[in-house]
Amino acid sequence: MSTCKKTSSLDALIVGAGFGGIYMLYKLRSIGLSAKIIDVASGVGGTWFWNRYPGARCDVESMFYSYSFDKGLEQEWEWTERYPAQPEILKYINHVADRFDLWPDILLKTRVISAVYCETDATWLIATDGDGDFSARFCIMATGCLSAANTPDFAGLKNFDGRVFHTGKWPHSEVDFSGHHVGVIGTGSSGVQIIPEIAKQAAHLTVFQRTPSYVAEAFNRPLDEAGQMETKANYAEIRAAAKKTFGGFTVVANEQSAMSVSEEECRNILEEGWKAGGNSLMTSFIDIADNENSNVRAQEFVRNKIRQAVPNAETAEKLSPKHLIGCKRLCLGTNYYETYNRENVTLVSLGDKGVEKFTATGLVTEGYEIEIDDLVMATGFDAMTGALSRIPIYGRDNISLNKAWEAGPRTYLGLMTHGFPNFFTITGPGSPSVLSNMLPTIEQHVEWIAECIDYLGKQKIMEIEAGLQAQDDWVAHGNEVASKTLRYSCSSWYLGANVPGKPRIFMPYIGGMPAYREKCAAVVAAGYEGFYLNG
Ligand code: NA7
Repeated sequence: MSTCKKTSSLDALIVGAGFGGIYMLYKLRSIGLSAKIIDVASGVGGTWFWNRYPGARCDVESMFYSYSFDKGLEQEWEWTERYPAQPEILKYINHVADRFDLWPDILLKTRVISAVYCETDATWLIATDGDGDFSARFCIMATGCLSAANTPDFAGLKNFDGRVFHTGKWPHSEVDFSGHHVGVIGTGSSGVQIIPEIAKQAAHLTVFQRTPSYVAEAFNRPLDEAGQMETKANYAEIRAAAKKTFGGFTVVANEQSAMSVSEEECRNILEEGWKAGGNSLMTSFIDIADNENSNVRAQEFVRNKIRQAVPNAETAEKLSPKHLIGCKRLCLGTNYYETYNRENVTLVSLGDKGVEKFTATGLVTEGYEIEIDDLVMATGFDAMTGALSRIPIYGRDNISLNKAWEAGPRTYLGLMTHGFPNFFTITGPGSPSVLSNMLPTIEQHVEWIAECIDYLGKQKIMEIEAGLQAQDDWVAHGNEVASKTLRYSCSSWYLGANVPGKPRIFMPYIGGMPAYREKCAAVVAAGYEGFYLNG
């Protein structure tokens, strides 16, 4: 562990060059502070830098998966599709870095190998595998919620002779599957996007499915200029209205309960939601995510869609989820179910034993070996805490963050953790983060942190730290709100259930963005209520 030696000194060191880190740097520079971003990647974009697999696309509409902090940027950028494809998102974030001249303060291809709090001078010491280490008054983790790939420890995988890919760490050069027998493990959002693309190219594709997903048709389409201009003319109003919704999305939910209408009317309204595309299905009624009976109606609606799309009854049955809809994140697809009608695609349901083992030529499940040339793991992420737990982070009294979060992450507002002064997490566990539209949510966190740092400077306060009681209360409140929702009942990555051994705690705050924003503002108005301000 480092000692308190002086190194290159900054006001703030930001870890991660995704949307959070880029805006944080801009914001801190705009209030006259010195800051730097460090990222191990060779480019900016965070999760969008790594998730470059064929078909990778955001499930939030492009016009609103964009920054709002600069009107010029907002008006000049032109999106080409309703849901942005990964290359376009990357182009956008690079444009932002160019436009605001951020590159001089972005250090790429550099890994943070430790972050240690030096109590004697209230400074963070950040060691890297690059040329220099840094000291900074504030350490800001913009490491993302879905950035640490979950790579299951499959027995015998090292014996497999074929190529192995993970959707979350996709190669930069084009991967050609022509003539190959490909196996995909995982049918969450990434699997749902890559499966139709590989099917178009490979000689044969076998999909290994543990749990089927509910997949709503995205109805992606090119954006026409007139529609885009209209949105731009009304950006401020639309974004302000979105802030009043639970997740900060632009679609306002129908106020009716799915149980307040006849079955036929319910189907008709769900059909309208389906045709509107994407997540609109879930906002067809106010209570699909909260009322079990309403949820069942929506489930059955999607299972019918699957039966219509896939004439083979056995395959349709295997593709039909039985769990609550919306409990895991709803996937958006394009011709996903129809892909299973292709002659070169086979769906294999993994039994209780899952993938039993790999051999040199394939994998064994249910006692049978299935030969493949290439394996694609679409197995998701060690979500919300994975990127943080991989870095040795030591706070006050040399307590590590992993130790402090041994029984699951504990934060105050998802922004700070007791024992880790001057250490912020952008969209950390305990904040709405992944349950909301990440862009406005990131902006809210960045602005809160920048205002806080500015305040500390003006008041000549050396340290801010989450108070223990306030943190305990916030964690208890988060658990209480979560336990009342249907989402709590599923084995999802929200609960850490996808990573063996990870403590089960509902990590994002599920009280909704409006209540969360209000709480954050009230804490500031009360002089950073619940935080310790020292020195
Ligand atoms: P997800 O949604 O976590 O999906 C991962 C998939 O991989 C899912 O179908 C898992 O099945 C499956 N999986 C994970 N581990 C295994 C093992 N050991 N054996 C077999 N199958 C396994 O990740 P994505 O990358 O698709 O999407 C993550 C988020 O990115 C998404 O929610 C959007 O917000 C964007 P399971 O369901 O756990 O049975």
